[in-house]
Amino acid sequence: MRFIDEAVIVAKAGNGGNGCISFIREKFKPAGRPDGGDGGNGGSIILVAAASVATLLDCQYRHIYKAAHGKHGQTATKRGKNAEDIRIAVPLGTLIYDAETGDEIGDLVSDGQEVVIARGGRGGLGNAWFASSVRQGPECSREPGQGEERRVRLELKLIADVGLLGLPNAGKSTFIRKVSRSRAKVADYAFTTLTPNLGVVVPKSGSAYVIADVPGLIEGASSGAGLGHQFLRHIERTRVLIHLIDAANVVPPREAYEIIVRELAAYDPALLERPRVVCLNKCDLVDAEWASLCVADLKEAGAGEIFLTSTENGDGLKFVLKRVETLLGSTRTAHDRQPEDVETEPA
Ligand SMILES: Nc1nc2c(ncn2[C@@H]2O[C@H](COP(=O)(O)OP(=O)(O)OP(=O)(O)O)[C@@H](O)[C@H]2O)c(=O)[nH]1
Ligand SMILES: [Mg+2]
Repeated sequence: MRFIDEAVIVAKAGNGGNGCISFIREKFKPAGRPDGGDGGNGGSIILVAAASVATLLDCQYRHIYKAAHGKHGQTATKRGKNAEDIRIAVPLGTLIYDAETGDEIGDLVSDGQEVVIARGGRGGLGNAWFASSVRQGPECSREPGQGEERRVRLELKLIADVGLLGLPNAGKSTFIRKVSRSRAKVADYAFTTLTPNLGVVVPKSGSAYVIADVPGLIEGASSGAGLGHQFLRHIERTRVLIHLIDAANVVPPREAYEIIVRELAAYDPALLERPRVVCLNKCDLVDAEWASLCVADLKEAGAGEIFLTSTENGDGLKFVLKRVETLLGSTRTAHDRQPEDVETEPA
């Protein structure tokens, strides 16, 4: 199974229609006025962010998009018809890059937002525009514009408020199932999760937020090992991270913690600044003595406050969510301040 979160498409906009060269034929007049109409504009290719679309799958199946040319201008200054634009719906969180240069063309984050990736050519001007007092019968028109052609690479970055981090099998999918209505698959083997799952948490008070469960990270994920690398970029967009550590795994909790921290640092050191909630999970499988040893060890490694949880039976999760909600509240000001939130200086 492959997670479709990248696609390359070729967008070919339509050319403008030709401007017309024609003259009014009037009885008893040797040469009539120029009356050639303009050509219509070629169709553009436009990407539109749509909340109803979840993946870039459609763009994988169909990767050439071609818009029609504008119609030619006609006599009697009749303008040629503009060609229809082609609109391609893509999920929220789609980043658009020029496939040749790698330049970022756009970032679609809100429903209905649009980016033109290949602009249609403008219609040519008819000869009616070129008449002047000295040039009464121009035999010229303006050449129509060519439609742009561009190869673009689309990349989907999920937009979630909270990201779940951990080695494979740490209990991330069990976590998201417990706290949201997500039906992420849970199983007792590594890499059960191959594609990210999103779940909405609706707290008793305060606003709902989205959690992303991504495939487990392993040593070397930042340079492409396992499934990690492509999913670290989903994590990049979250505001708070929950790091789950399996207390009963053969990998000691401190090592499990450090592996992930190293991968975050290697991928993007700024990720280490992101507020993180560390949970020692599967505490139902270990005794209190082991749990407190692990906590001491994790603290020594710099993990800060540690929550003891069991995603299986729900123990400790409400405290984790409470902490997450507090952090989301405090990061809002830093990350997505709305213009209306900005306080103005008193006059
Ligand atoms: N006893 C116990 N088992 C748990 C707990 N959380 C998860 N499990 C079990 O651990 C296994 C892995 O859980 P998942 O939720 O699939 O783990 P994951 O982190 O999503 O794993 P990947 O998707 O492979 O990265 C499953 O068999 C779960 O039932 C827990 O708190 N206690
Ligand atoms: Mg999973």
